[in-house]
Amino acid sequence: MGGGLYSLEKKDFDKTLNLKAIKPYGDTMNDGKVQVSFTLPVPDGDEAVEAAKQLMKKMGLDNPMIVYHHELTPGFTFFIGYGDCVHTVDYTAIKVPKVQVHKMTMEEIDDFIEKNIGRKLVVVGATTGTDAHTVGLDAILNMKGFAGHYGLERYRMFEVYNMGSQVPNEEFVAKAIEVKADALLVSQTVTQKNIHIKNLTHLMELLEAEGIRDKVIVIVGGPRITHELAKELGFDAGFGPGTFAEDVAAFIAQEWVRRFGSKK
Ligand code: B12
Repeated sequence: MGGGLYSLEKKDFDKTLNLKAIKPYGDTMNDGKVQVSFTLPVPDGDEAVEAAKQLMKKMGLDNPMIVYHHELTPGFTFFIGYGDCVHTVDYTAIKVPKVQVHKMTMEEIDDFIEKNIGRKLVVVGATTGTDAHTVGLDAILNMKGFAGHYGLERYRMFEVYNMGSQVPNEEFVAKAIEVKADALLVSQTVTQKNIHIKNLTHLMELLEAEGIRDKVIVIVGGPRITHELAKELGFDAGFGPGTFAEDVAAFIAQEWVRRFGSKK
């Protein structure tokens, strides 16, 4: 969200807003009210509630209140609590790295590729390593797309290979070489024990070893992926929740022209 208009509206609404020290908003400015939910590995009871409240204090939540507690299964109690957050954040100092892309519709992207590249762009997508979550990748690639946004298969100027899930990095890279891919689309959902970092780093090493890193646009997406993380790992872009195919398609087309120049 941009700061400009937002801060103006808020200023009229409440003069005590300080964007250099924002706090959660409950029903009055700066009350810091938050709701948390968590499970503790103890049986339900007064001691469990007290433990939950002490933990909330340690999380920086004053006046902790447990409003719901329930033993889910013997020895594991679920809590919902309210408290007042004591911490603040300087909103004016926040800089979030974002994918640099000029937004376009499916038709505009197809026309852009036809005009500037003069051929279809070849895209290979996969959910790699042990990851079996295909829904996110399919949302971007499948003909029918996601939430009313057609996937890349629907585009006139993309040739799409969807390799599905649990694809070893070696097979993924071999396919990229076989079909002379312009872009590689990796999906990673499972982040347990940082498996996604290891897997994505391994992919980059393979691309370097095969000498094709500079020839392909490499993109990663998933619920825990940010553009910042993707760049750190050597990818060209990272896309998180709420991504639609046209965001990715526009990036691939524009990045291709940035990198290799317009052919017309
Ligand atoms: C469905 C599901 C499954 C299904 C998957 C079926 C399938 N064919 O995909 C099954 C049952 C197999 C499954 C299994 C597991 N799952 Co699961 N699963 C889910 C669930 C409920 C929904 C995920 C989903 O489909 N989201 C919808 C899509 C549209 O959203 P998305 O993936 O974020 O995609 C969007 C963006 O991220 C982005 N995007 C995604 N990929 C890409 C790729 C590119 C190139 C681009 C540009 C963009 C992009 O664009 C998409 C559209 O906007 C989530 C919980 C949840 N509610 O999110 C857990 C969840 C993802 N699963 C989880 C876990 C732990 C597992 C298991 C390990 C459980 C277990 N112990 O066995 C296994 C792992 C299996 C494996 N080897 O991978 C955890 C992951 C935690 C973590 N971060 O590590 C979650 C979050 C549940 C939880 N709260 O614990 N799961």
